[in-house]
Amino acid sequence: MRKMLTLLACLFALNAAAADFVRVKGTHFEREGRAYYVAGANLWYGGYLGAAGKPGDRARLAKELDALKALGINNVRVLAVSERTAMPSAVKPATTSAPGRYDEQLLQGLDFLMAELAKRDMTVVLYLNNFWQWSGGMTQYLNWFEGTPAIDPNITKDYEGFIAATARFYQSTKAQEEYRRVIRAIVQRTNTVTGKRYAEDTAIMAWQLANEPRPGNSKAGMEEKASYVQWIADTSAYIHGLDPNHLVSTGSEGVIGSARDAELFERAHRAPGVDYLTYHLWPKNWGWVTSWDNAWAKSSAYLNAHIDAAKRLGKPIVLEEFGWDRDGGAFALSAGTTQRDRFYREVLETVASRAAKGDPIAGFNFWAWSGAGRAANADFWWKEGNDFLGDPPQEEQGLFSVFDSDAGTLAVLREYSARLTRLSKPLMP
Ligand code: IFL
Repeated sequence: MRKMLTLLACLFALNAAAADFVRVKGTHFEREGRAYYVAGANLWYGGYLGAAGKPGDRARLAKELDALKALGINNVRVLAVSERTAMPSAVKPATTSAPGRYDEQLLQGLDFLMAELAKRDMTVVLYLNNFWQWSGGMTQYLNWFEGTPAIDPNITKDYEGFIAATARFYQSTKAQEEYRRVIRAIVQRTNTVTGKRYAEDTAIMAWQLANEPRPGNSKAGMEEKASYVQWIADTSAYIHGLDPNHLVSTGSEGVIGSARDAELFERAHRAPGVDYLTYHLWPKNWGWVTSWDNAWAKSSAYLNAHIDAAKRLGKPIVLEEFGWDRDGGAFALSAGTTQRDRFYREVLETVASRAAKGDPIAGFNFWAWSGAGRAANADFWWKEGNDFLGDPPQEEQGLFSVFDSDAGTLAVLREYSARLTRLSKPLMP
Protein backbone atom coordinates (compact mmCIF):
# COMPACT_ATOMS: atom_id res chain seq x y z
CA MET A 1 0.00 0.00 0.00
CA ARG A 2 2.77 2.36 1.04
CA LYS A 3 4.71 1.55 -2.14
CA MET A 4 1.59 2.21 -4.16
CA LEU A 5 1.10 5.61 -2.52
CA THR A 6 4.73 6.53 -3.15
CA LEU A 7 4.35 5.51 -6.79
CA LEU A 8 1.18 7.60 -7.10
CA ALA A 9 2.92 10.55 -5.47
CA CYS A 10 5.83 10.20 -7.92
CA LEU A 11 3.48 10.00 -10.88
CA PHE A 12 1.64 13.04 -9.63
CA ALA A 13 4.89 14.94 -9.22
CA LEU A 14 5.93 13.95 -12.75
CA ASN A 15 2.59 15.05 -14.18
CA ALA A 16 2.67 18.31 -12.27
CA ALA A 17 6.13 19.01 -13.65
CA ALA A 18 4.99 18.18 -17.19
CA ALA A 19 2.07 20.59 -16.86
CA ASP A 20 4.46 23.32 -15.72
CA PHE A 21 6.07 23.49 -19.16
CA VAL A 22 4.50 25.79 -21.71
CA ARG A 23 3.03 23.49 -24.38
CA VAL A 24 1.12 23.92 -27.59
CA LYS A 25 -2.47 22.78 -27.64
CA GLY A 26 -4.03 23.34 -31.04
CA THR A 27 -3.40 26.99 -31.86
CA HIS A 28 -2.83 28.05 -28.24
CA PHE A 29 -0.19 27.77 -25.55
CA GLU A 30 -1.13 25.91 -22.41
CA ARG A 31 0.47 25.86 -18.98
CA GLU A 32 -0.83 24.22 -15.82
CA GLY A 33 -4.08 23.36 -17.56
CA ARG A 34 -4.88 26.92 -18.66
CA ALA A 35 -4.34 28.95 -21.80
CA TYR A 36 -0.99 30.75 -21.54
CA TYR A 37 -0.65 34.18 -23.09
CA VAL A 38 2.74 35.83 -23.37
CA ALA A 39 2.76 39.37 -21.99
CA GLY A 40 6.44 39.84 -22.58
CA ALA A 41 9.41 42.17 -22.77
CA ASN A 42 12.62 41.99 -24.75
CA LEU A 43 15.56 41.93 -22.35
CA TRP A 44 18.48 40.77 -24.47
CA TYR A 45 21.00 41.59 -21.73
CA GLY A 46 19.26 39.62 -18.93
CA GLY A 47 22.03 37.00 -18.78
CA TYR A 48 24.70 39.71 -18.73
CA LEU A 49 23.10 41.38 -15.70
CA GLY A 50 23.01 38.02 -13.94
CA ALA A 51 26.82 37.62 -13.94
CA ALA A 52 28.44 37.72 -10.49
CA GLY A 53 31.17 40.21 -11.41
CA LYS A 54 31.40 42.89 -14.11
CA PRO A 55 29.55 43.35 -16.46
CA GLY A 56 26.89 41.82 -14.21
CA ASP A 57 24.63 43.77 -11.89
CA ARG A 58 22.48 41.39 -9.91
CA ALA A 59 20.84 44.13 -7.86
CA ARG A 60 19.70 45.81 -11.07
CA LEU A 61 18.50 42.52 -12.51
CA ALA A 62 16.28 41.91 -9.46
CA LYS A 63 14.96 45.45 -9.70
CA GLU A 64 14.16 45.10 -13.42
CA LEU A 65 12.40 41.77 -12.99
CA ASP A 66 10.38 43.12 -10.06
CA ALA A 67 9.38 46.15 -12.13
CA LEU A 68 8.34 43.96 -15.07
CA LYS A 69 6.43 41.59 -12.83
CA ALA A 70 4.58 44.54 -11.28
CA LEU A 71 3.52 45.57 -14.80
CA GLY A 72 2.02 42.12 -15.37
CA ILE A 73 4.85 40.97 -17.65
CA ASN A 74 5.25 37.19 -17.48
CA ASN A 75 7.95 36.51 -20.09
CA VAL A 76 11.30 37.87 -21.29
CA ARG A 77 13.11 37.25 -24.56
CA VAL A 78 16.85 36.98 -23.97
CA LEU A 79 20.11 36.45 -25.87
CA ALA A 80 21.67 33.15 -24.72
CA VAL A 81 25.12 33.46 -26.31
CA SER A 82 27.29 36.06 -28.01
CA GLU A 83 30.46 35.71 -30.09
CA ARG A 84 33.60 37.83 -29.79
CA THR A 85 34.08 39.86 -32.93
CA ALA A 86 36.10 42.74 -34.32
CA MET A 87 32.92 44.51 -35.39
CA PRO A 88 32.76 47.68 -33.29
CA SER A 89 28.99 47.77 -32.88
CA ALA A 90 28.88 44.48 -30.96
CA VAL A 91 28.55 43.83 -27.23
CA LYS A 92 31.66 43.15 -25.16
CA PRO A 93 32.58 40.83 -23.55
CA ALA A 94 31.14 37.88 -25.45
CA THR A 95 30.12 34.54 -23.97
CA THR A 96 32.19 32.76 -26.66
CA SER A 97 35.65 34.15 -27.21
CA ALA A 98 36.57 31.54 -29.84
CA PRO A 99 34.98 28.29 -31.00
CA GLY A 100 34.48 26.09 -27.93
CA ARG A 101 35.79 28.72 -25.48
CA TYR A 102 32.95 29.89 -23.28
CA ASP A 103 33.02 32.51 -20.55
CA GLU A 104 31.73 30.52 -17.58
CA GLN A 105 31.07 33.65 -15.53
CA LEU A 106 28.69 34.99 -18.19
CA LEU A 107 26.99 31.62 -18.57
CA GLN A 108 26.49 31.57 -14.82
CA GLY A 109 24.79 34.93 -15.33
CA LEU A 110 22.25 33.11 -17.47
CA ASP A 111 21.88 30.51 -14.70
CA PHE A 112 21.22 33.27 -12.21
CA LEU A 113 18.68 34.93 -14.49
CA MET A 114 16.79 31.65 -14.85
CA ALA A 115 16.67 31.18 -11.08
CA GLU A 116 15.35 34.73 -10.61
CA LEU A 117 12.69 34.21 -13.28
CA ALA A 118 11.49 31.00 -11.64
CA LYS A 119 11.13 32.80 -8.29
CA ARG A 120 8.77 35.24 -10.00
CA ASP A 121 6.91 32.61 -12.03
CA MET A 122 8.14 34.22 -15.24
CA THR A 123 9.29 32.39 -18.38
CA VAL A 124 12.03 33.03 -20.93
CA VAL A 125 12.60 32.60 -24.66
CA LEU A 126 16.34 32.08 -25.26
CA TYR A 127 17.78 32.82 -28.69
CA LEU A 128 20.87 30.86 -29.65
CA ASN A 129 22.32 33.05 -32.40
CA ASN A 130 21.84 36.43 -34.07
CA PHE A 131 21.51 37.46 -37.68
CA TRP A 132 22.66 40.97 -36.70
CA GLN A 133 26.16 42.00 -35.75
CA TRP A 134 25.46 43.34 -32.26
CA SER A 135 26.35 40.02 -30.60
CA GLY A 136 28.80 38.72 -33.22
CA GLY A 137 26.29 36.18 -34.47
CA MET A 138 26.26 34.41 -37.81
CA THR A 139 28.76 36.89 -39.28
CA GLN A 140 31.29 35.87 -36.67
CA TYR A 141 30.74 32.15 -37.28
CA LEU A 142 31.50 32.80 -40.97
CA ASN A 143 34.61 34.69 -39.99
CA TRP A 144 35.81 31.78 -37.85
CA PHE A 145 35.03 29.00 -40.29
CA GLU A 146 35.04 30.48 -43.78
CA GLY A 147 37.56 33.25 -43.23
CA THR A 148 35.03 35.85 -44.39
CA PRO A 149 35.87 39.31 -43.05
CA ALA A 150 33.47 40.41 -40.31
CA ILE A 151 32.43 43.74 -41.79
CA ASP A 152 30.32 45.98 -39.60
CA PRO A 153 27.35 47.29 -41.62
CA ASN A 154 27.14 50.30 -39.31
CA ILE A 155 30.40 51.40 -40.90
CA THR A 156 29.77 50.44 -44.52
CA LYS A 157 26.04 51.34 -44.36
CA ASP A 158 25.58 48.49 -46.80
CA TYR A 159 22.91 46.42 -45.10
CA GLU A 160 21.86 44.67 -48.32
CA GLY A 161 25.44 43.42 -48.76
CA PHE A 162 25.68 42.45 -45.09
CA ILE A 163 22.43 40.47 -45.23
CA ALA A 164 23.45 38.56 -48.37
CA ALA A 165 26.86 37.73 -46.85
CA THR A 166 25.45 36.67 -43.46
CA ALA A 167 22.88 34.35 -45.03
CA ARG A 168 25.78 32.15 -46.22
CA PHE A 169 25.82 30.87 -42.65
CA TYR A 170 23.12 28.32 -43.48
CA GLN A 171 25.33 26.74 -46.12
CA SER A 172 28.57 26.56 -44.13
CA THR A 173 28.99 23.00 -42.88
CA LYS A 174 31.70 23.93 -40.40
CA ALA A 175 29.75 26.87 -39.01
CA GLN A 176 26.70 24.62 -38.60
CA GLU A 177 28.75 22.01 -36.73
CA GLU A 178 29.96 24.62 -34.29
CA TYR A 179 26.50 26.18 -33.92
CA ARG A 180 25.17 22.74 -32.97
CA ARG A 181 27.98 22.29 -30.44
CA VAL A 182 26.93 25.57 -28.83
CA ILE A 183 23.26 24.57 -28.87
CA ARG A 184 24.16 21.27 -27.21
CA ALA A 185 26.28 23.00 -24.56
CA ILE A 186 23.46 25.37 -23.65
CA VAL A 187 20.50 23.01 -23.91
CA GLN A 188 22.29 20.30 -21.94
CA ARG A 189 23.76 22.67 -19.39
CA THR A 190 23.07 22.22 -15.70
CA ASN A 191 22.18 25.42 -13.91
CA THR A 192 24.86 26.16 -11.30
CA VAL A 193 22.39 28.10 -9.14
CA THR A 194 19.39 25.76 -9.11
CA GLY A 195 21.11 22.46 -9.94
CA LYS A 196 18.44 21.88 -12.60
CA ARG A 197 19.21 20.87 -16.13
CA TYR A 198 18.17 23.56 -18.59
CA ALA A 199 16.27 20.89 -20.54
CA GLU A 200 14.16 20.30 -17.43
CA ASP A 201 13.69 23.91 -16.38
CA THR A 202 10.07 25.01 -16.58
CA ALA A 203 11.14 28.68 -16.56
CA ILE A 204 12.25 28.17 -20.17
CA MET A 205 9.32 28.58 -22.52
CA ALA A 206 11.19 28.12 -25.79
CA TRP A 207 14.50 27.80 -27.55
CA GLN A 208 14.85 30.07 -30.50
CA LEU A 209 17.12 29.41 -33.48
CA ALA A 210 18.31 33.01 -33.75
CA ASN A 211 17.30 36.63 -33.53
CA GLU A 212 15.75 37.63 -36.85
CA PRO A 213 17.28 35.02 -39.17
CA ARG A 214 16.79 36.05 -42.80
CA PRO A 215 17.12 33.87 -45.91
CA GLY A 216 19.09 36.57 -47.71
CA ASN A 217 18.48 40.12 -48.86
CA SER A 218 15.59 41.41 -50.98
CA LYS A 219 17.04 39.58 -54.00
CA ALA A 220 17.34 36.15 -52.32
CA GLY A 221 16.99 33.39 -54.89
CA MET A 222 15.49 29.92 -54.77
CA GLU A 223 18.67 28.26 -53.59
CA GLU A 224 19.12 30.63 -50.65
CA LYS A 225 15.48 30.24 -49.69
CA ALA A 226 15.74 26.47 -49.83
CA SER A 227 18.84 26.44 -47.57
CA TYR A 228 17.07 28.65 -45.10
CA VAL A 229 13.98 26.43 -44.95
CA GLN A 230 16.17 23.34 -44.59
CA TRP A 231 18.22 24.96 -41.81
CA ILE A 232 15.06 25.75 -39.86
CA ALA A 233 13.67 22.23 -40.28
CA ASP A 234 16.98 20.54 -39.38
CA THR A 235 17.92 22.76 -36.44
CA SER A 236 14.47 22.69 -34.85
CA ALA A 237 14.43 18.88 -35.11
CA TYR A 238 17.95 18.76 -33.65
CA ILE A 239 16.90 20.81 -30.60
CA HIS A 240 13.83 18.67 -30.03
CA GLY A 241 16.08 15.62 -30.14
CA LEU A 242 18.16 17.07 -27.30
CA ASP A 243 15.23 18.41 -25.32
CA PRO A 244 11.70 17.10 -25.80
CA ASN A 245 10.29 19.37 -23.06
CA HIS A 246 10.56 22.80 -24.59
CA LEU A 247 9.05 24.61 -27.52
CA VAL A 248 11.20 25.69 -30.46
CA SER A 249 10.70 28.80 -32.58
CA THR A 250 12.57 30.59 -35.35
CA GLY A 251 12.87 34.25 -34.26
CA SER A 252 11.69 35.37 -37.71
CA GLU A 253 10.40 38.89 -38.32
CA GLY A 254 7.66 37.54 -40.56
CA VAL A 255 7.20 38.34 -44.25
CA ILE A 256 9.50 41.39 -44.27
CA GLY A 257 12.35 39.25 -42.93
CA SER A 258 11.54 36.48 -45.41
CA ALA A 259 12.68 38.36 -48.52
CA ARG A 260 9.10 39.75 -48.53
CA ASP A 261 7.90 36.32 -49.61
CA ALA A 262 4.74 35.31 -47.72
CA GLU A 263 4.84 31.78 -49.10
CA LEU A 264 8.42 31.36 -47.84
CA PHE A 265 7.46 32.55 -44.37
CA GLU A 266 4.74 29.89 -44.19
CA ARG A 267 6.91 27.18 -45.71
CA ALA A 268 9.65 27.82 -43.13
CA HIS A 269 7.19 27.68 -40.23
CA ARG A 270 5.45 24.55 -41.46
CA ALA A 271 8.43 22.42 -40.27
CA PRO A 272 7.27 19.91 -37.63
CA GLY A 273 10.01 21.08 -35.24
CA VAL A 274 8.71 24.64 -35.25
CA ASP A 275 6.06 24.79 -32.55
CA TYR A 276 4.83 28.31 -33.11
CA LEU A 277 5.31 31.22 -35.50
CA THR A 278 7.04 34.48 -34.63
CA TYR A 279 6.91 37.92 -36.17
CA HIS A 280 8.16 41.45 -35.53
CA LEU A 281 6.79 44.86 -36.42
CA TRP A 282 9.15 47.76 -37.19
CA PRO A 283 7.37 50.64 -38.99
CA LYS A 284 10.28 53.08 -38.61
CA ASN A 285 12.96 50.60 -39.74
CA TRP A 286 10.82 49.58 -42.70
CA GLY A 287 10.19 53.16 -43.89
CA TRP A 288 6.47 53.16 -43.19
CA VAL A 289 6.35 56.30 -41.04
CA THR A 290 5.65 58.82 -43.79
CA SER A 291 2.53 59.70 -41.76
CA TRP A 292 0.71 58.16 -38.82
CA ASP A 293 -2.07 56.94 -41.12
CA ASN A 294 0.33 55.22 -43.48
CA ALA A 295 2.33 53.64 -40.66
CA TRP A 296 -0.76 52.37 -38.89
CA ALA A 297 -2.53 51.11 -42.05
CA LYS A 298 0.55 49.04 -42.97
CA SER A 299 1.11 47.89 -39.40
CA SER A 300 -2.48 46.82 -38.93
CA ALA A 301 -2.45 44.85 -42.18
CA TYR A 302 0.87 43.21 -41.19
CA LEU A 303 -0.38 42.30 -37.72
CA ASN A 304 -3.55 40.70 -39.01
CA ALA A 305 -2.08 38.95 -42.04
CA HIS A 306 0.37 37.01 -39.87
CA ILE A 307 -2.35 35.89 -37.46
CA ASP A 308 -4.22 34.62 -40.52
CA ALA A 309 -1.09 32.77 -41.66
CA ALA A 310 -0.85 31.10 -38.24
CA LYS A 311 -4.47 30.06 -38.58
CA ARG A 312 -3.69 28.43 -41.92
CA LEU A 313 -0.74 26.54 -40.40
CA GLY A 314 -2.72 25.59 -37.28
CA LYS A 315 -0.03 26.88 -34.88
CA PRO A 316 0.10 29.75 -32.37
CA ILE A 317 1.99 32.95 -33.25
CA VAL A 318 3.74 35.49 -31.02
CA LEU A 319 4.42 39.12 -31.93
CA GLU A 320 7.77 39.00 -30.19
CA GLU A 321 9.13 42.43 -31.17
CA PHE A 322 7.55 45.77 -31.95
CA GLY A 323 8.78 49.27 -31.25
CA TRP A 324 8.41 52.98 -31.85
CA ASP A 325 10.85 55.79 -31.03
CA ARG A 326 10.31 58.79 -28.75
CA ASP A 327 8.58 61.95 -29.94
CA GLY A 328 10.62 63.76 -32.58
CA GLY A 329 12.94 60.75 -32.93
CA ALA A 330 14.84 61.85 -29.80
CA PHE A 331 16.91 59.46 -27.68
CA ALA A 332 16.82 61.52 -24.49
CA LEU A 333 14.43 60.74 -21.69
CA SER A 334 13.24 64.36 -21.70
CA ALA A 335 11.38 63.67 -24.98
CA GLY A 336 7.80 62.44 -24.67
CA THR A 337 6.32 59.13 -25.82
CA THR A 338 2.91 60.27 -27.09
CA GLN A 339 3.23 58.72 -30.55
CA ARG A 340 4.75 55.56 -29.15
CA ASP A 341 1.99 55.13 -26.60
CA ARG A 342 -0.60 55.49 -29.34
CA PHE A 343 1.22 52.86 -31.40
CA TYR A 344 1.58 50.47 -28.45
CA ARG A 345 -2.13 50.85 -27.69
CA GLU A 346 -3.20 50.13 -31.29
CA VAL A 347 -0.86 47.15 -31.58
CA LEU A 348 -1.87 45.63 -28.27
CA GLU A 349 -5.55 46.26 -28.93
CA THR A 350 -5.19 44.22 -32.14
CA VAL A 351 -3.38 41.44 -30.26
CA ALA A 352 -5.83 41.36 -27.35
CA SER A 353 -8.99 41.61 -29.41
CA ARG A 354 -7.98 38.87 -31.84
CA ALA A 355 -6.83 36.69 -28.94
CA ALA A 356 -10.20 37.23 -27.25
CA LYS A 357 -11.89 35.94 -30.42
CA GLY A 358 -9.89 32.71 -30.06
CA ASP A 359 -7.50 33.48 -32.94
CA PRO A 360 -3.99 31.95 -32.71
CA ILE A 361 -2.19 35.08 -31.48
CA ALA A 362 -0.55 33.95 -28.24
CA GLY A 363 0.87 37.26 -27.05
CA PHE A 364 3.58 39.86 -27.41
CA ASN A 365 7.07 40.96 -26.37
CA PHE A 366 7.61 44.70 -26.69
CA TRP A 367 11.06 45.98 -27.71
CA ALA A 368 12.64 46.80 -25.39
CA TRP A 369 12.92 47.11 -21.64
CA SER A 370 15.62 49.51 -20.40
CA GLY A 371 14.07 50.07 -16.98
CA ALA A 372 16.47 51.79 -14.60
CA GLY A 373 19.35 51.85 -17.12
CA ARG A 374 20.44 55.19 -18.53
CA ALA A 375 22.62 56.22 -21.49
CA ALA A 376 25.97 57.55 -20.32
CA ASN A 377 27.31 59.32 -23.40
CA ALA A 378 26.32 62.52 -25.15
CA ASP A 379 26.13 60.73 -28.51
CA PHE A 380 24.01 57.92 -26.96
CA TRP A 381 26.34 55.19 -28.25
CA TRP A 382 27.10 52.40 -25.80
CA LYS A 383 30.68 51.80 -24.69
CA GLU A 384 31.97 48.86 -22.70
CA GLY A 385 31.21 49.42 -19.03
CA ASN A 386 28.10 51.58 -19.63
CA ASP A 387 24.64 50.44 -18.54
CA PHE A 388 23.04 47.88 -20.81
CA LEU A 389 19.83 49.16 -22.33
CA GLY A 390 17.16 47.50 -24.45
CA ASP A 391 18.77 49.08 -27.51
CA PRO A 392 21.74 46.87 -28.37
CA PRO A 393 25.14 48.37 -29.27
CA GLN A 394 24.33 48.67 -32.98
CA GLU A 395 21.86 51.47 -32.22
CA GLU A 396 21.73 54.62 -30.15
CA GLN A 397 20.70 54.02 -26.55
CA GLY A 398 17.20 55.35 -26.05
CA LEU A 399 16.02 54.70 -29.60
CA PHE A 400 13.31 52.13 -28.81
CA SER A 401 13.87 51.89 -25.05
CA VAL A 402 11.08 51.78 -22.50
CA PHE A 403 12.40 53.32 -19.28
CA ASP A 404 10.98 52.93 -15.79
CA SER A 405 9.97 56.61 -15.95
CA ASP A 406 7.92 56.32 -19.18
CA ALA A 407 4.59 56.51 -17.35
CA GLY A 408 2.43 56.60 -20.50
CA THR A 409 3.98 53.48 -22.04
CA LEU A 410 3.94 51.64 -18.73
CA ALA A 411 0.22 52.34 -18.31
CA VAL A 412 -0.54 50.82 -21.73
CA LEU A 413 1.58 47.75 -20.95
CA ARG A 414 -0.09 47.30 -17.58
CA GLU A 415 -3.55 47.49 -19.13
CA TYR A 416 -2.88 44.99 -21.92
CA SER A 417 -0.91 42.53 -19.81
CA ALA A 418 -3.97 42.36 -17.56
CA ARG A 419 -6.24 41.88 -20.61
CA LEU A 420 -4.19 38.88 -21.74
CA THR A 421 -4.00 37.42 -18.24
CA ARG A 422 -7.79 37.49 -18.09
CA LEU A 423 -7.86 35.23 -21.17
CA SER A 424 -5.85 32.53 -19.39
CA LYS A 425 -8.78 30.16 -18.85
CA PRO A 426 -8.78 26.36 -19.04
CA LEU A 427 -8.70 25.24 -22.69
CA MET A 428 -11.36 22.93 -24.08
CA PRO A 429 -10.08 19.36 -24.61
O1 IFL B 1 17.75 46.46 -32.23
C1 IFL B 1 17.07 45.77 -33.25
C2 IFL B 1 17.23 44.30 -33.01
O2 IFL B 1 18.40 43.83 -33.57
C3 IFL B 1 16.12 43.48 -33.54
N1 IFL B 1 15.11 44.04 -34.22
C4 IFL B 1 14.93 45.45 -34.39
C5 IFL B 1 15.61 46.19 -33.27
C6 IFL B 1 15.40 47.69 -33.41
O3 IFL B 1 15.94 48.19 -34.60
O4 IFL B 1 16.11 42.29 -33.35
